[in-house]
Amino acid sequence: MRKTLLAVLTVLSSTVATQFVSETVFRQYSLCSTDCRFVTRGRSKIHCSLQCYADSACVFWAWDSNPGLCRLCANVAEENCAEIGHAVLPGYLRTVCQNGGTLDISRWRCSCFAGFAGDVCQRRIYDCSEGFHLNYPTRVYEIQPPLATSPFSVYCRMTFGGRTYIATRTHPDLQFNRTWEEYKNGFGNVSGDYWIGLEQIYLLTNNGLDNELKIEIRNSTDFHFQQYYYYFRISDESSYYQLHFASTKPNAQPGKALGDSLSPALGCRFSTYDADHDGDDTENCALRHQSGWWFPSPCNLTKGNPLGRLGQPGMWSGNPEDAFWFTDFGNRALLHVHMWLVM
Ligand SMILES: [Ca+2]
Repeated sequence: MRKTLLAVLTVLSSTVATQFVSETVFRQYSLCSTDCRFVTRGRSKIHCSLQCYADSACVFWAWDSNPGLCRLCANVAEENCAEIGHAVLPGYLRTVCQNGGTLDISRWRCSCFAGFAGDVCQRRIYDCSEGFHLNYPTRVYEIQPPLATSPFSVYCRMTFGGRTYIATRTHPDLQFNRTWEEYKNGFGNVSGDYWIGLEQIYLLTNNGLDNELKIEIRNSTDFHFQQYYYYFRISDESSYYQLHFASTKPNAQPGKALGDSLSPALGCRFSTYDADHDGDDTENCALRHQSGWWFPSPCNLTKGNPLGRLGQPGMWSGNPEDAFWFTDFGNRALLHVHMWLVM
């Protein structure tokens, strides 16, 4: 099989035509194709184009990625489509893989690099979970969820389905008592401690998938406790990034269950000291707790605030500005906090 394909490629590389047909043009011309006398299951766009090339009766191919149909067409209906014909194929194959991707003929697809993804490596990975499934290593990536108009940076830990970190807190130095604008856009350094930004969380979680939010809290450098939230997403800024999730459960391993302190905040809007959306008319909960968060009303219902001031190993100070997580973590101080998404 490989030898045959290499022979095909050799022929292709000697062909003069190098016209590159972009995705848009491809779709436009595929509408012109008629007499598609043959419909078959394809494995990829590249596979489809090679099948057409190998078939002397085929002058045009059309690839529908969902459900993976390859149409091999013997004719082109209108005059303005006739110029395409067979000539698109060599050019398409030569330039098909973008952004440093290489054509992997043995698997009929492009191998992408450096955080790119898609049929022809034409886009950034949507999130770290996609990068995990493409076998990318742990590091900072530029990602671009489908809703985002431009990429943004995030730390990806490529274990357990790929972790898209939205908050990393390992040191009390990074101040979390910030303005609405700072919480909206993010702050800190994605190589270390940071908050990714509410807008970024909105873009990441409104993807129609069951996004899992995982919250991990450490009381010492040795032990960590985790709680998971399913179908997690937040609304957009016009709803003040309202909090949604469908269910929750703790880490099932002995000694690793954190407990659920977030359910009282379900449906609540995000607040900061300069933007009070907590629903408690008597005070600003973000001011009391000296951080942004989804605070319920009244403020006293708040069972956890992992964005408060970090403490030392040991007991919680009792000061409302210090981070806490009462259910079931209790009166322990928070030393480290990590929050990440798994798509
Ligand atoms: Ca208030």
